[in-house]
Amino acid sequence: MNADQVSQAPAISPLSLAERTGSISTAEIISVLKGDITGLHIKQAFSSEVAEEITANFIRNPGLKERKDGVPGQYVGASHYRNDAATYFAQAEDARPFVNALFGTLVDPVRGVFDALKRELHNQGIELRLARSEDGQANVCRALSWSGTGMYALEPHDDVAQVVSAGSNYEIPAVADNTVAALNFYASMPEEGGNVRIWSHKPTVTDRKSQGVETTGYPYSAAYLDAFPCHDFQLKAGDIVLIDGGFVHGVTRQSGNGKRRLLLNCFFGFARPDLVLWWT
Ligand SMILES: O=C(O)CCC(=O)C(=O)O
Ligand SMILES: [Fe+2]
Repeated sequence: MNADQVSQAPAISPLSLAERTGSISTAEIISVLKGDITGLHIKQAFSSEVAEEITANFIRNPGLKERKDGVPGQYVGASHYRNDAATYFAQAEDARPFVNALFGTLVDPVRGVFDALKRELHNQGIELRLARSEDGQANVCRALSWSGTGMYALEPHDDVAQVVSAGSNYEIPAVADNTVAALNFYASMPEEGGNVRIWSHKPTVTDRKSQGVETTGYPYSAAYLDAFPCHDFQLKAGDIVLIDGGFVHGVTRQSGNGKRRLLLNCFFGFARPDLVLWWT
């Protein structure tokens, strides 16, 4: 048998998980960026007052929209997913006042993390900034509320395929060679479900091609994922989760009466040894 005939079974990649209560630190964030931690769950990381303010301002936000890109959900802000750079940056500029309005007069906790990380990386000779183009620049976060009705509120996916295939005029494809970190702040959670499930699998380009998700990373089938162990993060409003978005992850079905699941989300990673980019 020659090398071409050796079948490449999708690999199990071990998860390195951490969980604690309190405030997120720049050292922890950098551990995820460097690939030392795959998933970090910080409980009670921001106040319920801020969480409730964000939730109220999402529901009544004049910039609230229904997603029309095949991923069921509502959002405030902009997503680079399946958008060329001109469209994404124009949408980010248009949405900025609505994203800012999510916080009312309270201090934006995502910007707090951005500013702290920027300071720490600067001390290490590394620049952190928002991704940009001639059409504008990314926002610090977007707000998302999933409405999938099957087994998952958000189907299993990876966040890297969309970065690899973002296309010309984007700065972010270079980040796909390194860890694409996904940072989530949970503003509201249903009584039951809505867990983040992460599988012990970091798909390669070949794996994505075999599943027909080469450019989207979405969705991976339950049958494909059966071969891999997984872990559920059980979340409450006020929690933060930071993961290596290259690992397949999804959101379990939500139930309970009434409370919607709402998060603030953003992505970041090294584009060069001296530059970390941040986008949504
Ligand atoms: O809703 C979540 O907890 C995860 C969101 C996510 O994976 C994404 O926006 O790519
Ligand atoms: Fe994701």
